[in-house]
Amino acid sequence: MAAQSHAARRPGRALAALALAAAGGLLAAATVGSGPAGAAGTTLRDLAEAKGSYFGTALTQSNLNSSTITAIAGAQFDVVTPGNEMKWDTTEPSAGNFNFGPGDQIVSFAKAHSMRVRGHTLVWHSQLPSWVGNLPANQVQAAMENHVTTEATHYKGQVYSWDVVNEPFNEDGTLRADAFYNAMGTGYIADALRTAHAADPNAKLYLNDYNIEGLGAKSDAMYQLVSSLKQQGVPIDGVGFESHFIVGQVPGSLKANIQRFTALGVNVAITELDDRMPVPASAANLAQQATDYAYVVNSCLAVAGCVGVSQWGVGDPDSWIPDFFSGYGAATMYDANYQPKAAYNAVVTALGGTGSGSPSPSASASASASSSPSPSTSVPPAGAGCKVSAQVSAWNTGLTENITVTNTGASAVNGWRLAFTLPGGQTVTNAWNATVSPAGGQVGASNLAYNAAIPAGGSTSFGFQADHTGNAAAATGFTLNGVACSAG
Ligand code: 9MR
Repeated sequence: MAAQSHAARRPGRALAALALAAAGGLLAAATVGSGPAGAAGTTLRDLAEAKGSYFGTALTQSNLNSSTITAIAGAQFDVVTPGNEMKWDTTEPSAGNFNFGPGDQIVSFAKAHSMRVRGHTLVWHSQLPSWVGNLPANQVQAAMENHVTTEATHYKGQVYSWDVVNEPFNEDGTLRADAFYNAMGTGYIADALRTAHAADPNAKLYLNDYNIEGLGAKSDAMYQLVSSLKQQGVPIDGVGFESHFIVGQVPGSLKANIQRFTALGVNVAITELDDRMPVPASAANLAQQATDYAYVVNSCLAVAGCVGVSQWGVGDPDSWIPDFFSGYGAATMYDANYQPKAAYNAVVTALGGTGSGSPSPSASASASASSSPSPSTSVPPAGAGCKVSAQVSAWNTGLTENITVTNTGASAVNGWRLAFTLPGGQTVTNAWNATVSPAGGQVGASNLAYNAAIPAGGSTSFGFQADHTGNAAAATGFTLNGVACSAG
């Protein structure tokens, strides 16, 4: 990680301690700041800072009303990303009318607790008020530049970094045809970066996206873009890997991918880490989550230029996951009662502290690296859904299984991974129309280049051949990009 120690910036720690004391019984239960998960001097922020790094979280305005959340946030984390409060729909809901009140509240909290702020986000296709999309094409550039200038100027000197452009890519690595691209073409990204730099020359300027954490078409596209921006002298300081992972599926190429970006002369930040699983959470998945979290932290620590890790929300009750991925949750380091989970202990250990009951970081990293295929999943919109039919033809020691998955959601899926469970004793020997890995147990089938897209209402089919030892039943528990599928 880059040598960016902020251990000296500590005036707010007394306030954090006061908040902890004020929160009383709830916090005693949460064992924050004391007890096995957070003995004095072993908070995530202390440990990260000792390594020249940081550990951040997202906070929303409503989170600030919870003494439990604010106490954990102030004690454990040293960077804050506003969950929604600096997005265009909040900050400029109608043309030229700016509202920085909610964002200012997050900044005040951060200042009071000696936390830095990752500004999020200036230009994004989502949470964009309709007036922008309704502008004639020849007025979009002026609107974008005015928005970027006004917001970055308002927060000048108060944010450490900006996610200047958020989620610009489609899964296949083409640029998303949003209002900005449609009006200005590829150049909107350089224009947004230059405009932000002019408004706040000291803020670190990032491009942020999901499904770019491992090597693949989408991260290749981000790599080419950053390389070209650097060659043109466009101000860009970093790339944010959102890192919304599915348990057991953290890409094994994460570290190599961080390395190739930092070799371009930009920083990398893990900006929105979470690791979802079916709920109620199984003990095995919680243990795998600890492995995954340690693997991510170790991957960042291993590369100079990976500046730090932020989790998306403080605890499971604050996470966006259950609202977006039906049947999934338990995605953060704190459980429903704000008790630190095994993932918390694993991160403490990875950061050089003393966790309790966590796997060793080296064992974690190698296990995950060797067993985690690089997913090509996309984050589906709310309302995503699917159904699956599976037909097995079996003989005494083998079978073929043909699977058809239908996208029952309202939007097209671009890049898919169908996860499922194979009955015990079944071992995949070959597959068609998909890559199937690993060969048994919890399996994922990922699209090939030609069948990445499934339109709304559309279907795609693939299949595999497997050996079996007596149980030739069909696979079960299908999820498409993390969304549970019905049969049919
Ligand atoms: O956490 C945010 C959630 O409250 C919003 O409903 C959602 C709407 O898009 O955005 C969430 O944050 C997103 C972030 O800004 C960008 N990356 C994906 C995050 C999760 O959706």
